[in-house]
Amino acid sequence: MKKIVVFLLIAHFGTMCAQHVRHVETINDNWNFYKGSIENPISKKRSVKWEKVTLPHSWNTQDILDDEDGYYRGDGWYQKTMVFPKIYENQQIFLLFEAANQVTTLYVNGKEIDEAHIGGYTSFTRDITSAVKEGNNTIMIKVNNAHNDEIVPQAADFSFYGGIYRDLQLIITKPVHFEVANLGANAIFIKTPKVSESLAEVSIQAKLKRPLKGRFYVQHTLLDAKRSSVKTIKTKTTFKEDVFSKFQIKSPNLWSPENPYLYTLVSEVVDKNGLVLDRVENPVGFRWFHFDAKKGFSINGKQTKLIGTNRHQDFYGKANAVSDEIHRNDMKLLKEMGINFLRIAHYPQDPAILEMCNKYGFVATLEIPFVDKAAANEKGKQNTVTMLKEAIRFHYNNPAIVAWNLGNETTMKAPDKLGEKYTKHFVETHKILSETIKKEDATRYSYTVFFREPAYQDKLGIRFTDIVGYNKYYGWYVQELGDIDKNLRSLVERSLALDSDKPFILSEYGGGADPRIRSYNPTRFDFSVEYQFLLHKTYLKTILDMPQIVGANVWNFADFQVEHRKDAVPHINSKGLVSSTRKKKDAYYLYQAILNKTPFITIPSKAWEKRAGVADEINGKVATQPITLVGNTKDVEFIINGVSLGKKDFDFATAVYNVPFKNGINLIEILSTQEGKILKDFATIDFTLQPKNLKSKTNPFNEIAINVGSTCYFIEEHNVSYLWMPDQEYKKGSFGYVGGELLRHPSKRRNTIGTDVSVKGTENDPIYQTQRVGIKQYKFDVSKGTYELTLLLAELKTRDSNYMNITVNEKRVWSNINLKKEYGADRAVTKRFLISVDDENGITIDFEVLEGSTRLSGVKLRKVY
Ligand code: GCB
Ligand code: CA
Repeated sequence: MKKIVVFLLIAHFGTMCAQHVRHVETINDNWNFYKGSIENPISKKRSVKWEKVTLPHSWNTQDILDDEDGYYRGDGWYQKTMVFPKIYENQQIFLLFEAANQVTTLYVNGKEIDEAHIGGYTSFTRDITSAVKEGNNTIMIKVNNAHNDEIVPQAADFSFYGGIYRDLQLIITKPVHFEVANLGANAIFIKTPKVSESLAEVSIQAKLKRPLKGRFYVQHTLLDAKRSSVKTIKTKTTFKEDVFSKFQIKSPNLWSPENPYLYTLVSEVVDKNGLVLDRVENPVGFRWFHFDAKKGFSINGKQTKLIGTNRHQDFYGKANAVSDEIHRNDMKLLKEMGINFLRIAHYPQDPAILEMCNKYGFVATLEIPFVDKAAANEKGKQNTVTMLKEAIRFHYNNPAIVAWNLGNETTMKAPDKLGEKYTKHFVETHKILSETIKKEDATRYSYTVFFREPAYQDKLGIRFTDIVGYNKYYGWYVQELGDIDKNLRSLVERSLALDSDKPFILSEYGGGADPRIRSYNPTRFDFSVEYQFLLHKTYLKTILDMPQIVGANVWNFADFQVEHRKDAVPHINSKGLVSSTRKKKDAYYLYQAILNKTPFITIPSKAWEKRAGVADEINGKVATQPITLVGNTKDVEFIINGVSLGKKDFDFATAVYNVPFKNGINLIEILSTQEGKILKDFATIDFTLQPKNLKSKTNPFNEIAINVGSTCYFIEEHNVSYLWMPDQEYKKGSFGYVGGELLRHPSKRRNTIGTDVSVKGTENDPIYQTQRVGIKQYKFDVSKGTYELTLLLAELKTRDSNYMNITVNEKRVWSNINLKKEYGADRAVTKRFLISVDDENGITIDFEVLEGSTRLSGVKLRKVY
């Protein structure tokens, strides 16, 4: 009987809410879009060629990826006719933009609503009540993503995609309602000034719009995770003032990374008869936390090492117009990887991200896009402050957030080189932003992320915030793997020497990996998946060992698109642990093994399905190559093609086996037993065994492709995983180069293999980016027959003029080649020749220099007859 009564009460509560609370719906569909300027948005005479689009939408999905420099940065117009649903008498109508990049002007029936909104990453609302009429209404929205001296970011390593790239919502309320169209688009501010295991205090500020007449109350109900009411408090409202309420609860369930327990605060406006007029919900998490420069971070009294990643809102081919499903899937992948810390970089992100931080227990920092450089003028400063306020107010109630970050690498454009006026403004901006954080939210830490020497920031006087973060790319942009530990230790020491009480976060570290590039001799900046794996392993060891690194964020969770980048995959920053379409790279699994406590083993390189290698011996039947396993169990057993290679203990979650691959399909099975449970993983590898002696009778030569000038394998993504092997020096009986040297990155600091050019006319940039310069010969000791020989050439970033002749077996096949003159600079050139070998001397390709130097990027040889 009792149960039924409760049920009826709930049912009644539910219908009351449905009838009387605010109406919210997305209005993403069926927009007309025009990329370009429209002179007079009100004019009826306009003949605009509209295109139909659905939000989230960006107009830069394609032009950031093509071979042409630059992308469209200007006006884009959205237009739609709307009949607003009639829901209440005297209804108030609002549009909530979760974000549009970066200046947004809204017109309703030709009337401009408020001022344009400035900033591409914060949410905002507009009250359109007075502009709306019965029947059809024309909504026009102008969005502009052109560079603007008054708006940050001024520069950054990401693309400034234009468009309404998040959800657009229609909100309808009654005349009495919680504020909607205020700065930050939020009316409820929940604080938990005291939290312990036995008690939690809640204090709430509610912002209300109410008519002059009538008596109204704000009623807050705290629901536990099962939606049972824990506490209700009702406070009478007054005119013009915010409504403050306070209550306590006993024995709160605490929120933590291990147990992200969430309550819900239901806030309602009720009239004197108890009728609910408006209602909003917010998450509540009870936790107390503390950053200590020496001991690290603690939450609810428990010392907790914060480890996770950074994240951009970006997906291949979609620009930043990313669905909530993609956002949530990213967060799920991060949860499975085992993180407890997320740096939401470099700007506020979709509400879906914050929702999942709260639910998954990710301790989070959130920042504004003050990146690289200040908007160095009064307007620019004000805009930056407003942006910060909007961000803090909108995201205020997310228990996951522990710190607000005012900027990233703001000294990228060195202030001391931009003049005194700039520097003054720049320092002031830092100061006012850190003050704003404290004014807006005293319950959280203030935070700034730097990249230069601590002393540099100190000298400028911008180490204002409670916490400092450093982005450091030791082992990538500078220095070698072996120096990472030493470098990190001394960096932390230098930061703490300046301010011994400022906690240090390693806010970025990482290295690029193109999933198409693999290597058994990984080196810095080769973009191999293997180098990235080693780099992260090296960092993790030090990070876990140093309590003074209170938190660390990998740069980045996923590869993201940067229009101007010219790495192995042009336009992509490939430092992700997953690709730009979310395929896991090997390093992802290393984190999973170390961070996620669920027993786990895997073959991280199992996605590399097509492999090749030269047989160990003449007429040999196998080629031995290493495979790294990861896992968090004690040990693992490796079986290939039914034969066990024995057990090995995991050392720092990794175990390496030397694996004999036979020609054709190889089956790999690994197993481990943990607490009586058997864990397994499998891989199927299609292996091409190249003969050690190209004239082998038992394993006749068929075809080989060599990535000349590289120590890496390369797998063509859009060409049936066609595999290129690393280059080798010529050995009698085999193949290889004679003479020349590796093309190296022209910058002395890097001196890495290959060069950073977006090569025109190919998707396989890494083959062309790596070359042998000054090469004399390339040789294949093959037997008699007819062969198809393919040469891959490109002239990249060269200043001098280069002429060469190419001769095959003493027959000139290509004369007086000047690639730049004939094909243009930075262009891929591929030529195929048919060669008959009529004696036992195989194939010798001679490169004869006429002027400058010779060069070769790749070579392919295939036996036809
Ligand atoms: C950084 C920046 C980030 C870049 C990254 C990189 O320090 O904060 O925006 O993308 O380096 O990959 O170079
Ligand atoms: Ca090459």
